[in-house]
Amino acid sequence: MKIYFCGSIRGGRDLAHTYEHIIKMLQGFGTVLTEHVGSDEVIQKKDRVLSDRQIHDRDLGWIVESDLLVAEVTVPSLGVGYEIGRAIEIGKPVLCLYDAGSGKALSAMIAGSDKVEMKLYRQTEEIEGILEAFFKSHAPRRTS
Ligand code: 6IA
Repeated sequence: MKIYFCGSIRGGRDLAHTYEHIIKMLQGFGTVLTEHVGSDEVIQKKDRVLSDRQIHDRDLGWIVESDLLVAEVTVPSLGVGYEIGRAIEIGKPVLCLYDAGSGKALSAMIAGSDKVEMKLYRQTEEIEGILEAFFKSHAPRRTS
């Protein structure tokens, strides 16, 4: 199971710790191709050496390769919105997680899409159950 996780980078790193937490949970379900999204250190050190074109092409390749995409959409990010759109286009299952208590507005293009599974949470503890249900419906071959 290859998982593409999306979280804001240039859109703002307010929820970087939440991304890190979600990535750890996702690693219990499969391989997270975008582990770096949870780490400011890795983003700054490793990805600085890549051009924007290289980042774009590498990430799109990973979306194609992935079995499904999980996006934390609370912090608005052009990149995350773009990745969701591209994943929908090629038929990947998409789960969007949104912190309903954040006070941030969610784009109608995500909230109004019937091609994404939109889940609201208020405590990070709620996310594990949301992921369990999502993977149960999209990865029926998982045995543990
Ligand atoms: O527009 P944003 O930067 O917020 O877009 C974030 C999303 O785009 C994430 O879900 C990533 O998958 C992808 N992305 C954007 N920038 C990068 C990146 N390096 N490395 C990997 N994935 C990225 C940027 C490094 C730079 C800040 C020094």
